[in-house]
Amino acid sequence: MSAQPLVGVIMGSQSDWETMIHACETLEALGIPFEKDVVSAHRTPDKLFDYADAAVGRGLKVIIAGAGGAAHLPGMVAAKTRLPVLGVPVQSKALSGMDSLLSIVQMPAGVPVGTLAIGRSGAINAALLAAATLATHDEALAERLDAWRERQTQAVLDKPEPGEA
Ligand code: RP5
Repeated sequence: MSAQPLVGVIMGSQSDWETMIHACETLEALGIPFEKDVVSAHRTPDKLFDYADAAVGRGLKVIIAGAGGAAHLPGMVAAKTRLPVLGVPVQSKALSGMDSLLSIVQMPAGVPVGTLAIGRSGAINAALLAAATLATHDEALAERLDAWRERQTQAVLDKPEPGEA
């Protein structure tokens, strides 16, 4: 997308892409301009600080941050920017994402991270929450979000028989 990105999708590792692609696909489906980048809290801490410091000035409105294991990325980004930060716990191999979830969700009072579900559901819902936030000031996006939700509802109603492909 060439328009000014409104959502920054960042992830701690290339290995998080198979989860975070679902956030990007959802933003794309809703016509929301976004950017994506690998920013590691542990391996590239200076890049993380630079990214968070510049986010408001570059016109971003929401940041979606996915990370796994000792998942400090969402919390550290939230510590450095006033933008809303949505955290996606990536499903880790060792602990199935419980480590990621607990690392992200228990922020101390004063530095919030909106924590989503582990894995694909969390990535999709982070994008939908970003969309809902932006839609409060964007009528055209609000209509696209309503239409997306309506298509989802209709898809379920169209196949009421369990097991139907
Ligand atoms: C975290 O460590 C990343 O978010 C990733 O989920 C996890 C493992 O990273 P890799 O070792 O696969 O690069 O920082």
